[in-house]
Amino acid sequence: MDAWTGHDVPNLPGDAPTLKLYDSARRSVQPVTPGETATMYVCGITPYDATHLGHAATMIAFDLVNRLWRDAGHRVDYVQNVTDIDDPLLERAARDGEDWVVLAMRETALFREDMEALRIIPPAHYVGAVESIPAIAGHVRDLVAKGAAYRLEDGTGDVYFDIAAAPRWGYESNLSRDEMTTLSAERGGDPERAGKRDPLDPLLWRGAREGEPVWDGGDLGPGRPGWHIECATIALNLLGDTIDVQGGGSDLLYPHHECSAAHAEVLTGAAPFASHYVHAGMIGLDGEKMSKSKGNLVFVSRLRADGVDPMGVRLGLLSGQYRTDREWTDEVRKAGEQRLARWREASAAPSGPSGAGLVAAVREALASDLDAPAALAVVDAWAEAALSGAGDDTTAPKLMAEAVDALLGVRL
Ligand code: 5CA
Ligand code: ZN
Repeated sequence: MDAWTGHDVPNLPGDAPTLKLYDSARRSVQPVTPGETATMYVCGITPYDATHLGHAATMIAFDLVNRLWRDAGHRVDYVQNVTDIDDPLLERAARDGEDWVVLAMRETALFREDMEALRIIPPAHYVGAVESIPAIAGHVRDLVAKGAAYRLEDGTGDVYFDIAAAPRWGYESNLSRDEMTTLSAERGGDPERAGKRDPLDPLLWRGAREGEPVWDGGDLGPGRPGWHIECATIALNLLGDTIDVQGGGSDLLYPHHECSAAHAEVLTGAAPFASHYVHAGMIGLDGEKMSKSKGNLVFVSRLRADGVDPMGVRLGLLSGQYRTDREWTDEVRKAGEQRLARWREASAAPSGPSGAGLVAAVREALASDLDAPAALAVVDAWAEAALSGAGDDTTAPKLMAEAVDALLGVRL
């Protein structure tokens, strides 16, 4: 499907430092070492409701990765999916008496608008689950042929992945079996289901059910794909057997990314599937994770309709480090808007402290596991100095605006 419209990103003078990111698998901050082309897969929305500030924060975090790679001279091959068929989408459509296809199209269209407003560089490939079904079914058949998947013998036609076939099972999330079982039950899995070889085995193909949409699965029979194989297939088909960064929110650490990696590694024999598994913290409201199922949401589109500058929203979300669980509050929003106004003022100053120094310091902060709060503090200090008449670099205000645009995605 189509992504959203991009924008020009200014080129900055000077050299970029090596990006270091926290890898959930190794549980440490490690340098990212892509080739000429850097590859990234980020788990996108399930489009049954509007984009909330949590989605926005996660997309902004990976947009920083994209920007830093570009700044370092890499070509970036970035893929993002849309889970445009899954249980929550069907449940919401049924609740509202709406066609699930129409619901998915509408919310995906709104997401695109929100991403564009927030100046997220679009992925090179924006891919829906539905359009990928023939490829997903092919991968499920391959897993069956390899003896890594099996059909339940209860007449449903449901096919499961055998986690015993994944030699590295558990390396991505580093969780105990008990923790995996709990999270599996909370996040779309079915550890209680009878007939599985292992309670943690994830669904690969759901056999046809009365009243549910179905697709031809060839030897699998009619049905629809499971969730983890969707992302494994889309990533493998567009980016190759291994990728530099697998990204998403921390709610995807287990089971989603563990299972996607296990599927991919059994299919290709190449491991690890991703050099870095990168997880953004959860944005909350009033002490709870913002989530569609809880309904405690602040929508990007609502803020836009209320006249809040999306660049202020972006600065509000960047005021916390991406891995930190944090709250969206009115204070965060106001601080973002105030900072935006101050930076705009400063970018119109006749001169300021060294522009090259500013660029280097912002790059350094962001290369250190995307320390956006440190980058914002660098720009704040430069802005206050420029506004108080300090510094005589007359090229600096323009360079400051370009650096903030290129590296932080904030257009002044
Ligand atoms: N379609 C799947 C991924 S394949 C999914 O998780 N969809 S989603 O709509 O629930 O979330 C979309 C992206 O936003 C995911 O990367 C998810 O981890 C992230 N996300 C969801 N809620 C939050 C939140 N409250 N804070 C930060 N990120 C979030
Ligand atoms: Zn995913």
